[in-house]
Amino acid sequence: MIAIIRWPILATFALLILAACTTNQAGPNLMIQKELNTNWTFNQVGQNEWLPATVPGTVHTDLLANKKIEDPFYRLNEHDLQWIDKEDWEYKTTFTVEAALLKMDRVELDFKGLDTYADVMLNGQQIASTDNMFREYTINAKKVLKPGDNELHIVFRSPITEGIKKYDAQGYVIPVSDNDLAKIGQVEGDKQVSIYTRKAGYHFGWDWGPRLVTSGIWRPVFLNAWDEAKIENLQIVQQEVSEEKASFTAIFEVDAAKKGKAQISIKNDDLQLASKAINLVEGIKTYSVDFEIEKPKLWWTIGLGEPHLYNIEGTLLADERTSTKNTRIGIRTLELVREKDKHGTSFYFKLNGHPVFMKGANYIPNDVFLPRVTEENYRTVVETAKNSNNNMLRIWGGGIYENDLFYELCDEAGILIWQDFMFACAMFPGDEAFLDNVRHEAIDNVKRLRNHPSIAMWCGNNEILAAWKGWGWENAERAKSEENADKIWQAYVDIFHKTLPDVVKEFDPQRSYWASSPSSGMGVPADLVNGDEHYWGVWWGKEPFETYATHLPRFMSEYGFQSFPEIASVRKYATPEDYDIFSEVMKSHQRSSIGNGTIEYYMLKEYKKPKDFESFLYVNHVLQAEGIKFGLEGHRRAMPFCMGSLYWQINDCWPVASWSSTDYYQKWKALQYYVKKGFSQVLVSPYEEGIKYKVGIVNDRLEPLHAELRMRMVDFSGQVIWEEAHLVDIPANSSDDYFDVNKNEWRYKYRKQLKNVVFTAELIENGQVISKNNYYFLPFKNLNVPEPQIEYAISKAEDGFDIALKTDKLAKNVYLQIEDEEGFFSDNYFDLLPNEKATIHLKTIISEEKLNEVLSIRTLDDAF
Ligand code: BMA
Repeated sequence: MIAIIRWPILATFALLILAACTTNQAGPNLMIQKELNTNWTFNQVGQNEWLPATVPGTVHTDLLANKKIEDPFYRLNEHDLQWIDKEDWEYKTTFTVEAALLKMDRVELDFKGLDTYADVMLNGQQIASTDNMFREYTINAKKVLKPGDNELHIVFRSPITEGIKKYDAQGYVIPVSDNDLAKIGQVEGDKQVSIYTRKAGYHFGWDWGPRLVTSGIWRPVFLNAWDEAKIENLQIVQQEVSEEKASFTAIFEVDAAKKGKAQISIKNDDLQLASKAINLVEGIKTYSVDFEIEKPKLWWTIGLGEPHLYNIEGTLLADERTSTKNTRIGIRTLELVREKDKHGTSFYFKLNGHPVFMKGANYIPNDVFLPRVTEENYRTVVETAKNSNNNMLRIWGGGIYENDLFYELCDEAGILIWQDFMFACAMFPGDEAFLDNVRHEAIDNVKRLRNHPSIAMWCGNNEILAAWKGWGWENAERAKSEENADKIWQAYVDIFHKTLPDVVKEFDPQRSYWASSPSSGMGVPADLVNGDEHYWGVWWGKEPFETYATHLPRFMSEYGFQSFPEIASVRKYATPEDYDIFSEVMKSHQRSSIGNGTIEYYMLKEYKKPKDFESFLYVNHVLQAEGIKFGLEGHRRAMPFCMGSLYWQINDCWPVASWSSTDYYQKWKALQYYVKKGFSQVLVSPYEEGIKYKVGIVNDRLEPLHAELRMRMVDFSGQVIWEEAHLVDIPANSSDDYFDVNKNEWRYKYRKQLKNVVFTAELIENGQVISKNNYYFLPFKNLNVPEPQIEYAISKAEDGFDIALKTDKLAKNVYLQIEDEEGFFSDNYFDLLPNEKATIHLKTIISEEKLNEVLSIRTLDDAF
């Protein structure tokens, strides 16, 4: 563990030294920056109990750290903490400012994120009043600061009280989905007030999230003092790319305190690429300079090549001092291709000239209390996506525009981001002040993020068009009042068809804007042949899992099925008396209105009733993984008609039963292992369709593939009933069937064996198995799955241990656990056939003795 994190830390450190040297060579800095994150205390307004606070932080986590409240995630505690968001809270700190600093041309306070209604006082004087957690606020403080001690005091007004005022003033009720859990929030009249506040929607509850409406200084605060001029923003616009060179324009947005002469220049690492003399004019203005990179190395997504990045430094030199901005770029072309074809209109991404099937997941914030998400947590979730062959994540619209680090990690990993603006599952107000606030929020975030090669597109909202046109909201509103319905829709048009696309057009014109997910165009509800789709027939509609492979859209941007966390995770938020899915605690850590009953409904179709709670959790994981497998493989087999498969959802924001593939503690569920296999670059996929059993092969490589396809029907004690192998030539970037047989023929021929056999397909390239997959002819409960004898041997390996396994009979969904110890298995929940060997790596720091004590190996037959 330690060895793994040391590397990047050292590397960053080396880079910092390098950057510092580079700056020094050019002259001293024009700007001095201090982070104001110490000496903070907080208090409930009206009380007089100032306690230490952490900045960045939240009221809830500060109360927790001071032992004023119990852990909000434990058992039912959330319900007792609803008073917090009805109160006002204040934060205070004192910091010292040197007299010399106050002589500089500008002195500003830079708030990277205030959540949300914040009145900011400096030395007793109000300097700002904010109302949007997604915006950055830079405030001129020079006149109010004094040499020596200064007091910064921020009062956070209750987002609920503020919301109620706006709700009452509206005059009519704007429709909001049940995700705003006003009832759990104990809000007067169950008023759903979330839409009035530009704050993460999921804080007000979601169907996988708690209702914990935080306040606080959620991102860092800086004191910036500068002379002459400061680079506010550096945008790198890619113009043209050929094998010989790539050309760019660097656009410097400069805030100048006075007019004067200056020089702007661009470097890649130590290589100066361009320089230009400019005449600064007072105020904020842009200046640009063109540059080229010779023999450019392109940026590719996972599996297609290296995600090569270039370090770019922009420098402004004035009065022999410098202001610098560092950024990184990836050289790539990326288009969202929308072309008429025989089915309708395509919806796919073309990277560096190649159509690429998007394999990935939807992503939500990693905690309801955002500031406690660590760098390590971010690294883990991006590593999980990368190691599971995801080339796209969708940052869903009910959360946040993520921290810079997240995008940096995706840039490095070769993962594209589908970026929603932060609007989900509700209609919104459309008054001028609201629209103006939204416009500023969009500008701040588009400008902050547009250099990241990972960002693939901007999307206006999540499921709002679907709600209005498809879920019956429009009809319900029209039945009440045509006039109000018109106003509600007009607000939608103003935000998603005007304000947001206008910002994208002005500040990031090379990126696509898609108004709503799912949809088939601006204001056009989703259909299967023209745009993207969220398919919830499985789960909400109780459709069988098999429909994932038949309900096929051009791009599947959401589908999912729930599971509970594993037992080691459940133990962290519940006690043994809660170990029943219908207990109060388990029902409370389940926010889908149909949740636990639906899991059971699907489970009993495939399996018998598990013998106890722990077995239920295990079977639930396998059920979720086996179910979603139909989607992962079905969508891919349908390429190029369908060009994306983003399941719902990769992570959790608290411990809960949800659609996630990793739980709140970032533990891989069975689904995550299935995703890794289902999204492998080359996939062999046995399936049934119509009157046939078939074997499909999907090749996402940009080169053709020559391999051997080996298929066998093996009984559960290892006897081969049928086998066939042939050489296959698989074109680049393709999907096709390479074997089929009449179902009835086999069902008749092997009628005596069907309960006892598994069909396996392997694809072998240069002696290596590059993909293998199993298919069973009957649901698990109708199979004669034996009780296997598993033998295992542990050996010490790098970072932990190797565990070699073999079995005498079919071992179904082998599940390795190490109680509550920390560790990561390279594979888990897999089938092991007789005569097959598997070596699983366990990454852990526990001793061999401990491992022998805690290791358990289960198989599915033992769950009933
Ligand atoms: C979609 C998402 C989320 C939700 C999920 C599960 O609606 O966009 O809003 O959590 O389905 O219901």
